[in-house]
Amino acid sequence: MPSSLTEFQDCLKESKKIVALVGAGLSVSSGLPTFRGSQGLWKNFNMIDLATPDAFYIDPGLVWQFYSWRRVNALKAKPNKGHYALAALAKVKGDDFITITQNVDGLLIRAGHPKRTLFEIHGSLFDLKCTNFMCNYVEHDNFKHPLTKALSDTENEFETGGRKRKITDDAENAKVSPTFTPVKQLSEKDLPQCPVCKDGSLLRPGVVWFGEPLSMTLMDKIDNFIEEGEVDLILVIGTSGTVYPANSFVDRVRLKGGKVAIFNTDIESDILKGEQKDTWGFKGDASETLPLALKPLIGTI
Ligand code: BV8
Repeated sequence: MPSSLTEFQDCLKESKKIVALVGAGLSVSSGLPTFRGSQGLWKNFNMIDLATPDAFYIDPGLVWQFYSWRRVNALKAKPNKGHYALAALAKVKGDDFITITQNVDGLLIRAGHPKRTLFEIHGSLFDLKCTNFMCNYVEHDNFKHPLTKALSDTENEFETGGRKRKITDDAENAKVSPTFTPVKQLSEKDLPQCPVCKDGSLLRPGVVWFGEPLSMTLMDKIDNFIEEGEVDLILVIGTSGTVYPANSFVDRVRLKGGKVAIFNTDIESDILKGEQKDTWGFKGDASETLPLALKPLIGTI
Protein backbone atom coordinates (compact mmCIF):
# COMPACT_ATOMS: atom_id res chain seq x y z
CA MET A 1 0.00 0.00 0.00
CA PRO A 2 1.54 3.42 -0.90
CA SER A 3 3.04 5.07 2.19
CA SER A 4 0.85 8.13 1.68
CA LEU A 5 -2.26 5.95 2.01
CA THR A 6 -0.98 4.35 5.21
CA GLU A 7 0.00 7.76 6.55
CA PHE A 8 -3.43 9.16 5.65
CA GLN A 9 -5.20 6.22 7.27
CA ASP A 10 -3.22 6.68 10.49
CA CYS A 11 -4.32 10.34 10.50
CA LEU A 12 -7.92 9.29 9.74
CA LYS A 13 -7.99 6.88 12.70
CA GLU A 14 -6.50 9.49 15.06
CA SER A 15 -8.74 12.34 13.83
CA LYS A 16 -11.50 13.52 16.13
CA LYS A 17 -13.28 16.09 13.91
CA ILE A 18 -13.45 15.64 10.13
CA VAL A 19 -15.05 17.68 7.31
CA ALA A 20 -15.83 16.43 3.79
CA LEU A 21 -16.18 18.98 0.96
CA VAL A 22 -17.91 17.40 -2.04
CA GLY A 23 -18.25 18.51 -5.67
CA ALA A 24 -19.62 17.24 -8.98
CA GLY A 25 -16.75 14.76 -9.44
CA LEU A 26 -18.21 12.46 -6.78
CA SER A 27 -21.30 11.88 -8.94
CA VAL A 28 -19.48 11.37 -12.25
CA SER A 29 -19.44 7.58 -11.94
CA SER A 30 -23.18 7.74 -11.24
CA GLY A 31 -23.45 9.20 -14.74
CA LEU A 32 -23.94 12.88 -13.86
CA PRO A 33 -21.84 15.53 -15.67
CA THR A 34 -19.48 17.97 -13.95
CA PHE A 35 -19.79 21.72 -14.44
CA ARG A 36 -16.42 22.32 -15.98
CA GLY A 37 -14.47 20.31 -18.42
CA SER A 38 -15.99 18.72 -21.50
CA GLN A 39 -19.18 17.38 -19.91
CA GLY A 40 -20.20 20.76 -18.53
CA LEU A 41 -22.48 21.41 -21.52
CA TRP A 42 -26.21 21.06 -22.06
CA LYS A 43 -27.50 21.53 -25.61
CA ASN A 44 -24.42 23.66 -26.30
CA PHE A 45 -25.13 25.88 -23.32
CA ASN A 46 -22.45 26.16 -20.67
CA MET A 47 -24.13 24.88 -17.52
CA ILE A 48 -22.74 27.81 -15.56
CA ASP A 49 -24.58 30.26 -17.83
CA LEU A 50 -27.87 28.55 -17.01
CA ALA A 51 -27.37 28.52 -13.20
CA THR A 52 -28.04 32.26 -12.77
CA PRO A 53 -31.05 34.43 -11.84
CA ASP A 54 -30.56 36.43 -15.07
CA ALA A 55 -30.87 33.30 -17.22
CA PHE A 56 -34.14 32.47 -15.45
CA TYR A 57 -35.44 36.03 -15.79
CA ILE A 58 -34.59 36.14 -19.51
CA ASP A 59 -35.91 32.68 -20.44
CA PRO A 60 -37.51 30.71 -17.59
CA GLY A 61 -38.62 28.05 -20.09
CA LEU A 62 -35.02 27.35 -21.14
CA VAL A 63 -33.79 27.19 -17.55
CA TRP A 64 -36.69 24.95 -16.50
CA GLN A 65 -35.88 22.57 -19.38
CA PHE A 66 -32.28 22.45 -18.15
CA TYR A 67 -33.35 21.68 -14.59
CA SER A 68 -36.00 19.21 -15.75
CA TRP A 69 -33.25 17.36 -17.63
CA ARG A 70 -31.04 17.39 -14.51
CA ARG A 71 -33.90 16.22 -12.27
CA VAL A 72 -34.61 13.25 -14.52
CA ASN A 73 -30.92 12.41 -14.80
CA ALA A 74 -30.45 12.58 -11.03
CA LEU A 75 -33.54 10.41 -10.46
CA LYS A 76 -32.22 7.83 -12.97
CA ALA A 77 -28.75 7.89 -11.39
CA LYS A 78 -27.80 5.59 -8.52
CA PRO A 79 -25.54 6.49 -5.59
CA ASN A 80 -22.05 5.04 -6.13
CA LYS A 81 -19.60 3.51 -3.65
CA GLY A 82 -18.17 6.96 -2.95
CA HIS A 83 -21.58 8.22 -1.75
CA TYR A 84 -22.04 5.07 0.37
CA ALA A 85 -18.55 5.44 1.84
CA LEU A 86 -19.27 9.01 3.00
CA ALA A 87 -22.64 7.96 4.42
CA ALA A 88 -20.90 5.13 6.30
CA LEU A 89 -18.27 7.51 7.68
CA ALA A 90 -21.04 9.87 8.82
CA LYS A 91 -22.70 7.02 10.73
CA VAL A 92 -19.42 5.99 12.38
CA LYS A 93 -18.36 9.53 13.34
CA GLY A 94 -21.74 10.97 14.37
CA ASP A 95 -21.58 14.66 15.31
CA ASP A 96 -17.80 14.79 14.86
CA PHE A 97 -18.18 14.74 11.07
CA ILE A 98 -19.99 16.95 8.57
CA THR A 99 -20.32 16.72 4.79
CA ILE A 100 -20.54 20.01 2.89
CA THR A 101 -21.83 19.21 -0.59
CA GLN A 102 -22.01 21.56 -3.57
CA ASN A 103 -24.02 18.94 -5.42
CA VAL A 104 -27.77 19.29 -5.78
CA ASP A 105 -28.41 15.72 -7.06
CA GLY A 106 -29.63 14.23 -3.77
CA LEU A 107 -27.41 11.13 -4.13
CA LEU A 108 -25.81 11.39 -0.68
CA ILE A 109 -29.23 11.34 1.00
CA ARG A 110 -30.22 8.34 -1.13
CA ALA A 111 -26.99 6.63 0.00
CA GLY A 112 -28.25 6.97 3.58
CA HIS A 113 -26.14 9.93 4.75
CA PRO A 114 -27.74 11.24 7.97
CA LYS A 115 -29.43 14.57 7.14
CA ARG A 116 -28.28 16.12 10.44
CA THR A 117 -24.64 16.22 9.34
CA LEU A 118 -25.17 16.79 5.59
CA PHE A 119 -25.10 20.41 4.41
CA GLU A 120 -26.43 20.86 0.86
CA ILE A 121 -25.08 24.40 0.58
CA HIS A 122 -26.23 24.87 -3.04
CA GLY A 123 -29.73 23.53 -2.41
CA SER A 124 -31.42 20.63 -4.17
CA LEU A 125 -32.91 19.84 -7.58
CA PHE A 126 -35.89 18.43 -5.66
CA ASP A 127 -36.77 21.62 -3.82
CA LEU A 128 -39.04 24.18 -5.48
CA LYS A 129 -39.66 27.73 -4.33
CA CYS A 130 -41.94 30.61 -5.29
CA THR A 131 -40.42 33.54 -7.21
CA ASN A 132 -42.89 36.01 -5.69
CA PHE A 133 -40.94 38.13 -3.21
CA MET A 134 -44.02 38.38 -0.96
CA CYS A 135 -44.59 34.61 -0.88
CA ASN A 136 -42.41 32.20 1.05
CA TYR A 137 -43.75 28.97 -0.43
CA VAL A 138 -41.06 26.24 -0.51
CA GLU A 139 -41.57 22.59 -1.39
CA HIS A 140 -39.02 19.89 -0.39
CA ASP A 141 -38.48 16.39 -1.79
CA ASN A 142 -40.58 16.91 -4.91
CA PHE A 143 -39.48 13.94 -7.09
CA LYS A 144 -42.40 14.31 -9.50
CA HIS A 145 -41.69 14.07 -13.22
CA PRO A 146 -42.89 15.78 -15.33
CA LEU A 147 -43.53 18.84 -13.21
CA THR A 148 -45.78 20.11 -15.99
CA LYS A 149 -46.97 18.55 -19.27
CA ALA A 150 -44.75 20.89 -21.30
CA LEU A 151 -41.67 19.66 -19.43
CA SER A 152 -42.48 16.00 -20.00
CA ASP A 153 -40.22 15.27 -22.96
CA THR A 154 -37.51 17.93 -22.99
CA GLU A 155 -34.89 15.69 -21.41
CA ASN A 156 -35.47 12.93 -23.98
CA GLU A 157 -34.99 15.02 -27.11
CA PHE A 158 -31.36 15.49 -26.10
CA GLU A 159 -30.80 11.72 -26.10
CA THR A 160 -33.23 10.38 -28.68
CA GLY A 161 -32.41 12.67 -31.60
CA GLY A 162 -35.09 15.10 -32.74
CA ARG A 163 -33.13 18.08 -31.48
CA LYS A 164 -29.98 16.01 -30.89
CA ARG A 165 -26.87 18.01 -31.63
CA LYS A 166 -25.45 16.99 -34.99
CA ILE A 167 -21.93 16.25 -33.83
CA THR A 168 -20.10 16.72 -37.09
CA ASP A 169 -17.70 13.87 -37.74
CA ASP A 170 -15.83 15.08 -40.82
CA ALA A 171 -12.73 17.10 -40.15
CA GLU A 172 -13.47 20.29 -42.06
CA ASN A 173 -16.89 20.83 -40.41
CA ALA A 174 -15.48 19.97 -37.00
CA LYS A 175 -14.28 23.57 -36.82
CA VAL A 176 -17.84 24.83 -36.40
CA SER A 177 -19.49 24.23 -33.06
CA PRO A 178 -22.03 21.39 -33.08
CA THR A 179 -25.39 22.70 -34.28
CA PHE A 180 -28.76 21.92 -32.79
CA THR A 181 -32.26 23.29 -33.12
CA PRO A 182 -33.13 25.58 -30.20
CA VAL A 183 -34.99 23.98 -27.35
CA LYS A 184 -38.74 24.30 -27.15
CA GLN A 185 -39.97 27.84 -26.47
CA LEU A 186 -42.13 27.52 -23.37
CA SER A 187 -44.34 30.31 -22.04
CA GLU A 188 -44.76 30.94 -18.30
CA LYS A 189 -48.18 29.27 -18.26
CA ASP A 190 -46.45 26.02 -19.29
CA LEU A 191 -44.12 26.17 -16.28
CA PRO A 192 -44.55 25.17 -12.59
CA GLN A 193 -46.80 27.64 -10.77
CA CYS A 194 -46.99 28.45 -7.07
CA PRO A 195 -50.06 26.70 -5.56
CA VAL A 196 -50.41 29.41 -2.91
CA CYS A 197 -50.11 32.65 -4.88
CA LYS A 198 -53.39 33.86 -6.39
CA ASP A 199 -51.65 35.55 -9.33
CA GLY A 200 -50.00 32.26 -10.36
CA SER A 201 -46.37 33.15 -9.66
CA LEU A 202 -43.69 30.97 -11.18
CA LEU A 203 -41.94 28.33 -9.11
CA ARG A 204 -38.15 28.02 -9.55
CA PRO A 205 -35.67 25.26 -8.74
CA GLY A 206 -34.64 25.39 -5.05
CA VAL A 207 -30.94 25.73 -5.83
CA VAL A 208 -28.48 28.57 -5.14
CA TRP A 209 -27.56 30.23 -8.42
CA PHE A 210 -24.36 32.14 -9.13
CA GLY A 211 -24.69 35.61 -7.63
CA GLU A 212 -27.14 34.43 -4.94
CA PRO A 213 -26.25 34.22 -1.26
CA LEU A 214 -26.04 30.86 0.50
CA SER A 215 -28.30 30.07 3.46
CA MET A 216 -27.00 31.93 6.50
CA THR A 217 -28.36 29.19 8.78
CA LEU A 218 -26.29 26.53 7.01
CA MET A 219 -23.21 28.74 6.90
CA ASP A 220 -23.49 29.51 10.63
CA LYS A 221 -23.70 25.79 11.47
CA ILE A 222 -20.65 25.07 9.31
CA ASP A 223 -18.75 28.00 10.85
CA ASN A 224 -19.54 26.75 14.36
CA PHE A 225 -18.33 23.25 13.49
CA ILE A 226 -15.04 24.56 12.06
CA GLU A 227 -14.44 27.21 14.72
CA GLU A 228 -15.38 25.14 17.78
CA GLY A 229 -12.30 23.03 18.52
CA GLU A 230 -9.90 21.62 16.00
CA VAL A 231 -10.90 20.09 12.69
CA ASP A 232 -8.13 17.54 12.19
CA LEU A 233 -8.83 16.61 8.57
CA ILE A 234 -10.77 17.81 5.51
CA LEU A 235 -11.57 15.42 2.65
CA VAL A 236 -11.79 17.39 -0.63
CA ILE A 237 -13.72 15.16 -3.01
CA GLY A 238 -14.37 15.72 -6.72
CA THR A 239 -14.30 19.50 -6.72
CA SER A 240 -12.34 21.96 -8.83
CA GLY A 241 -12.38 24.43 -5.92
CA THR A 242 -13.58 27.12 -8.31
CA VAL A 243 -16.72 28.20 -6.51
CA TYR A 244 -16.80 30.57 -3.55
CA PRO A 245 -17.61 30.34 -0.66
CA ALA A 246 -17.42 26.50 -0.86
CA ASN A 247 -13.75 26.70 -1.78
CA SER A 248 -12.93 28.77 1.33
CA PHE A 249 -13.41 25.85 3.76
CA VAL A 250 -10.19 24.08 2.72
CA ASP A 251 -7.93 26.98 3.69
CA ARG A 252 -9.91 27.60 6.87
CA VAL A 253 -9.27 24.02 8.04
CA ARG A 254 -5.63 24.23 6.95
CA LEU A 255 -5.16 27.53 8.83
CA LYS A 256 -6.40 25.83 11.99
CA GLY A 257 -3.80 23.09 11.62
CA GLY A 258 -6.01 20.55 9.86
CA LYS A 259 -4.66 18.20 7.20
CA VAL A 260 -6.05 17.94 3.64
CA ALA A 261 -6.79 14.82 1.57
CA ILE A 262 -7.74 15.42 -2.07
CA PHE A 263 -9.71 12.81 -4.06
CA ASN A 264 -9.76 13.85 -7.72
CA THR A 265 -8.93 12.62 -11.21
CA ASP A 266 -6.83 15.76 -11.68
CA ILE A 267 -4.29 16.54 -8.95
CA GLU A 268 -1.19 18.75 -9.12
CA SER A 269 2.02 16.73 -9.36
CA ASP A 270 3.67 18.33 -6.30
CA ILE A 271 0.78 17.09 -4.16
CA LEU A 272 1.00 13.61 -5.68
CA LYS A 273 4.72 13.63 -4.91
CA GLY A 274 3.92 14.49 -1.27
CA GLU A 275 5.69 17.85 -1.58
CA GLN A 276 2.79 19.90 -0.15
CA LYS A 277 2.80 19.96 3.67
CA ASP A 278 -0.03 18.08 5.39
CA THR A 279 -1.68 17.34 2.04
CA TRP A 280 -2.39 13.96 0.47
CA GLY A 281 -3.57 13.47 -3.10
CA PHE A 282 -5.40 10.30 -4.21
CA LYS A 283 -5.72 10.42 -7.98
CA GLY A 284 -8.55 8.48 -9.57
CA ASP A 285 -12.32 8.08 -9.58
CA ALA A 286 -13.58 9.08 -6.14
CA SER A 287 -16.12 6.24 -6.22
CA GLU A 288 -13.10 3.89 -6.10
CA THR A 289 -10.43 5.83 -4.17
CA LEU A 290 -12.64 7.09 -1.33
CA PRO A 291 -14.03 3.71 -0.10
CA LEU A 292 -10.48 2.30 -0.17
CA ALA A 293 -9.00 5.21 1.80
CA LEU A 294 -11.77 5.20 4.43
CA LYS A 295 -11.71 1.41 4.88
CA PRO A 296 -10.06 1.38 8.37
CA LEU A 297 -13.11 3.23 9.76
CA ILE A 298 -15.97 2.01 7.54
CA GLY A 299 -14.87 -1.51 6.50
CA THR A 300 -15.57 -2.70 2.94
CA ILE A 301 -18.32 -0.94 0.93
C1 BV8 B 1 -22.13 34.14 -3.55
C2 BV8 B 1 -26.20 25.12 -7.82
C3 BV8 B 1 -22.46 36.28 -2.56
C4 BV8 B 1 -26.84 25.28 -9.12
C5 BV8 B 1 -23.96 26.07 -7.93
C6 BV8 B 1 -14.93 35.93 -9.10
C7 BV8 B 1 -13.97 35.26 -8.34
C8 BV8 B 1 -14.34 34.44 -7.28
C9 BV8 B 1 -15.69 34.27 -6.95
C10 BV8 B 1 -16.63 34.92 -7.70
C11 BV8 B 1 -16.25 35.75 -8.76
N1 BV8 B 1 -17.38 36.24 -9.31
C12 BV8 B 1 -18.45 35.76 -8.62
C13 BV8 B 1 -18.01 34.97 -7.63
C14 BV8 B 1 -18.82 34.27 -6.62
C15 BV8 B 1 -19.45 33.03 -7.25
C16 BV8 B 1 -18.39 32.09 -7.76
O1 BV8 B 1 -17.72 31.43 -6.99
N2 BV8 B 1 -18.24 32.06 -9.10
C17 BV8 B 1 -17.25 31.17 -9.71
C18 BV8 B 1 -17.79 30.65 -11.04
C19 BV8 B 1 -15.96 31.96 -9.90
N3 BV8 B 1 -20.16 32.37 -6.16
C20 BV8 B 1 -21.46 32.66 -5.99
O2 BV8 B 1 -22.10 33.37 -6.72
C21 BV8 B 1 -22.08 32.06 -4.73
N4 BV8 B 1 -22.79 33.08 -4.04
O3 BV8 B 1 -20.95 34.28 -3.60
O4 BV8 B 1 -23.00 35.04 -3.01
C22 BV8 B 1 -23.61 37.13 -2.19
C23 BV8 B 1 -23.71 37.54 -0.87
C24 BV8 B 1 -24.77 38.38 -0.52
C25 BV8 B 1 -25.73 38.75 -1.48
C26 BV8 B 1 -25.63 38.29 -2.78
C27 BV8 B 1 -24.54 37.46 -3.16
C28 BV8 B 1 -23.09 31.00 -5.13
C29 BV8 B 1 -22.38 29.84 -5.77
C30 BV8 B 1 -23.37 28.69 -5.98
C31 BV8 B 1 -23.57 28.45 -7.46
N5 BV8 B 1 -24.41 27.26 -7.64
N6 BV8 B 1 -24.76 25.01 -8.02
C32 BV8 B 1 -26.79 24.02 -9.93
O5 BV8 B 1 -26.13 23.04 -9.54
O6 BV8 B 1 -27.43 24.02 -10.99
S1 BV8 B 1 -22.30 25.86 -8.11
C33 BV8 B 1 -22.01 24.55 -9.19
O7 BV8 B 1 -20.59 24.48 -9.28
C34 BV8 B 1 -22.40 23.17 -8.70
O8 BV8 B 1 -22.92 23.15 -7.39
C35 BV8 B 1 -21.04 22.42 -8.72
O9 BV8 B 1 -21.03 21.34 -7.86
C36 BV8 B 1 -20.26 23.56 -8.24
C37 BV8 B 1 -18.83 23.57 -8.02
O10 BV8 B 1 -18.17 22.97 -9.01
P1 BV8 B 1 -17.53 21.53 -8.73
O11 BV8 B 1 -18.46 20.74 -7.89
O12 BV8 B 1 -16.16 21.74 -8.20
O13 BV8 B 1 -17.57 20.94 -10.16
P2 BV8 B 1 -16.53 21.22 -11.33
O14 BV8 B 1 -17.17 20.73 -12.58
O15 BV8 B 1 -16.01 22.62 -11.25
O16 BV8 B 1 -15.28 20.27 -10.96
C38 BV8 B 1 -15.46 18.88 -10.94
C39 BV8 B 1 -14.18 18.32 -10.35
O17 BV8 B 1 -14.31 16.90 -10.27
C40 BV8 B 1 -12.94 18.59 -11.18
O18 BV8 B 1 -11.89 18.98 -10.32
C41 BV8 B 1 -12.63 17.23 -11.82
O19 BV8 B 1 -11.23 17.05 -11.99
C42 BV8 B 1 -13.14 16.29 -10.77
N7 BV8 B 1 -13.56 14.97 -11.24
C43 BV8 B 1 -14.12 14.64 -12.44
N8 BV8 B 1 -14.40 13.32 -12.44
C44 BV8 B 1 -14.05 12.82 -11.21
C45 BV8 B 1 -13.50 13.87 -10.45
N9 BV8 B 1 -13.06 13.70 -9.19
C46 BV8 B 1 -13.14 12.45 -8.67
N10 BV8 B 1 -13.66 11.40 -9.34
C47 BV8 B 1 -14.11 11.54 -10.61
N11 BV8 B 1 -14.61 10.48 -11.27
